[in-house]
Formats: sequence, structure tokens, C-alpha cells
Amino acid sequence: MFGLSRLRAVEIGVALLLTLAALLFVAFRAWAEERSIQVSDAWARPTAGQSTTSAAYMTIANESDAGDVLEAASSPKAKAVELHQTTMTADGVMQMRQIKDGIAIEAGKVLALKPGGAHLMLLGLERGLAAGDTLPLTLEFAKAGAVEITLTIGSEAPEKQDHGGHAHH
Ligand SMILES: [Cu+2]
Repeated sequence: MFGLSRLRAVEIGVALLLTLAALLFVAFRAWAEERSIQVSDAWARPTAGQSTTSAAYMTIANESDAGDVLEAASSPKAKAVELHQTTMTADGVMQMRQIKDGIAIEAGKVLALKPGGAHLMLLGLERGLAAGDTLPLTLEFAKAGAVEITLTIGSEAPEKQDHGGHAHH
């Protein structure tokens, strides 16, 4: 019965292909969701003296196929976390203003929160932050929702610390 067994072989082949396709689809969905917002190099400055205020920086990549907006942030260890923009006035004075309507990140684009630019202001910290500490932070995105991250406390970005960047301060 060569013909019949060959038919069965084709059926099994098709079934296997369909299963494989379904698995790939599920894997791709999980991959796509995982990759929508990627946060790296998240860090915050140590607090000075009795200060309960610090600034946090990070790189946020929007790897989804739609634009998103960083709307807010919070930490269980701080009374408030505000989005801030550092600007230079005409007479060379550094100022910070709160960004109230969020920061948009286009699809495929990267938002760098860094010293001298946009940052997250940590206000009313429960206790002072020392180099080497970590701090939990939740970012709120319009589409991606809540993204939990951990800030590493240090005087510069973790990426630079990893590469032995102790020379420049
Ligand atoms: Cu600020």
C-alpha cells in the first residue's frame, strides 16, 4: 500500500508544519511583546548630604512598530518622580522644568535621558542613595503600560563604569 502510506506521510508532514508554524507564531508574539520597550543603562546619582532628591538617567529604545509616550514614573522609595528637562537660559544659567505631557518616542527610535537633558527627578526619597545601591522604578508608557526597571546608583552611567571609565569626572 505504497500510495496510502505516502498519503499518511504527507498528512503527518502537513500537521508537523502547522504545529511548527503555530509555535513560531507564539514565539514571535512573545518576542515582539518583550521587545516593545527596552530600557538599558538605568542609573541615578548618589544623594548629597541630607538631600532626598536625585536625578535618574537611562536609555529607552522603542522597538515596537508604533510610537509610544513616556508619561510618568514612580518608585515605592520616593514620594514623587517627575519628568524634567534641563535647559540653558540665554544668560547661561541651567534650569529644570517639568515635562507635563510626557516624552514621545517614535517607533524604532531611542530616547536618551542623560545629564544636561531630559531626566527623571526623584523627589522625597525614603533614604539617601549611595554608590552601589539600587532603586526600583516603574515607567508608565501610554501603549506599553508599566515597565519595571532597577536603577543602579553611581556617579556615571553603568556602561561607562563597566568599561573602567574612572578617569573622567
Ligand atoms: Cu530635574
